[in-house]
Amino acid sequence: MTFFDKVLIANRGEIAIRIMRACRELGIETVAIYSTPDKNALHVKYADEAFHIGEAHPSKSYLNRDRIIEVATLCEAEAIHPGYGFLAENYHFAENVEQAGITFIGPSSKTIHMMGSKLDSKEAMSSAGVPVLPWTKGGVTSTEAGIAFAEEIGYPVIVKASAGGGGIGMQIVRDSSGIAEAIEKGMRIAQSAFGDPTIFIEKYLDKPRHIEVQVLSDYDGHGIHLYERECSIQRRHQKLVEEAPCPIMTPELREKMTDSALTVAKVCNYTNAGTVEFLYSEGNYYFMEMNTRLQVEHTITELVTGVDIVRQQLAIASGEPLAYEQDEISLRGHAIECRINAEDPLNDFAADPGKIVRYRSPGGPGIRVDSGIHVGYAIPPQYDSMISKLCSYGLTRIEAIERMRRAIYEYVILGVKTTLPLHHSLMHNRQFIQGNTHTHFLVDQQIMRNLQSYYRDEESRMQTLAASLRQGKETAAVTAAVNVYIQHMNKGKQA
Ligand code: MV4
Repeated sequence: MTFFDKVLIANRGEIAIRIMRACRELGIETVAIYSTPDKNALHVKYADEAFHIGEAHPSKSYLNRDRIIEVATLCEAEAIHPGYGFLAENYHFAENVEQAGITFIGPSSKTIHMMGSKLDSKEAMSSAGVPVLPWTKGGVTSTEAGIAFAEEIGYPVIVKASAGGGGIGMQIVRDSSGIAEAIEKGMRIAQSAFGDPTIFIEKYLDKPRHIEVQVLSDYDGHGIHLYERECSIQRRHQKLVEEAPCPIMTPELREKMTDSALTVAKVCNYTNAGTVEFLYSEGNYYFMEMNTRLQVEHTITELVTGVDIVRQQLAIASGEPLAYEQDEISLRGHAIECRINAEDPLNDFAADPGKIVRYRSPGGPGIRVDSGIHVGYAIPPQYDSMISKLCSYGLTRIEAIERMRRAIYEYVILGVKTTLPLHHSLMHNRQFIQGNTHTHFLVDQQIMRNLQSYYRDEESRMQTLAASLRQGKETAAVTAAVNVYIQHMNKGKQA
């Protein structure tokens, strides 16, 4: 394979390390960039070379397009991998990179641009026969036209910003009394958040599932899918738990959905790894948008297909034809991802940045941890609060759940509050165990109301561990840490 000699990773944290791991396996040299507070971050230590690019604020560092391209040119990197977030879906950046004679590891700036407009992409996919929900073609330019459309398709409807995505500016309208206000407010929000007031109105689905299909396409126009992920468990558009495959998938639905995903990729001339997002409700599915980047949850697809998605991204970007035909890709088993955030769910998920005092990651059968933290590391308050992705794999869904429970039990993170106890409660929720998830799951299942006891247990677990460590029993291995903790817990129970 003709790979790159050197790649710059324009990102930080776990995803920067994930990308560097693929590079290391392939003998590709890696270049890290970092902001001032990330001086001691793991991604900096892992890379072959590292360049300070600016101060903490993302606009000065991880969003500083000119500076990043300058560094890539200086160190003669042939390609830039943007990871997710930051510049990953910024078509200006992709264009700047292309113009500098450097390969952007992702789709073309044109494709990113097209998929950035929810209206244009919807129009194109609808024309190509991909199912979409009824919507106002061409956008809503007047309140009167918007009202007329809403009356025509019937309530409830949802007002969305064309340049949006991720839920910003979305408003649900249940009857005619709120529609005029929602249209006007929608335009104002779209203008201020995206600099583009274009909005559209769509039929609203009440409690849909979020199902997405992973695709890979090469420069020859050959595309394959890597099956689907179910990502319904989220809070305010931040995903918390994802799984692959979707627990309610049928062969018929899968065939139609993956076909649609490949059509979407074809219609927008897609290259590299991407994800086609659908909403599913009562047997029907509808195209929402395409994420033109490597996603956080790509890991679970890797676990159930065995395909190394980042390795394929590097191969595709360097001009290789796809390494697999569709019939070589099969699903085996079940994988779950829990996003571990440095947040306090009992305090409205407020970020809880701070120093990691003790850290032991779980291991053993069917466990994969992707994290960017270590003992002594101070989580900077300026960036995303996700500090680790805990993934489990099993031949069956219940085995994956049981392994996840066991891994959560083994996981020790001292110094910051985390979402681990929330995941503990989710992995014991009856509806989750049965696979009955949807986008309003957390609220409907009143997960937050029953959370306190999980956090109280975690508090005592952590105190026990901290006390044992203060006595000088410094643990040197996972087993040692876990054994100390189990002994103390058992003593507590007998007393
Ligand atoms: C919707 C919807 C219901 N009906 N559109 C939110 C983010 C964006 N990608 C699409 N979103 C939604 N669009 C219609 N017509 C419900 C959501 C939605 C949602 C979607 C996926 C995952 C979580 C969600 C949480 C709330 C609402």
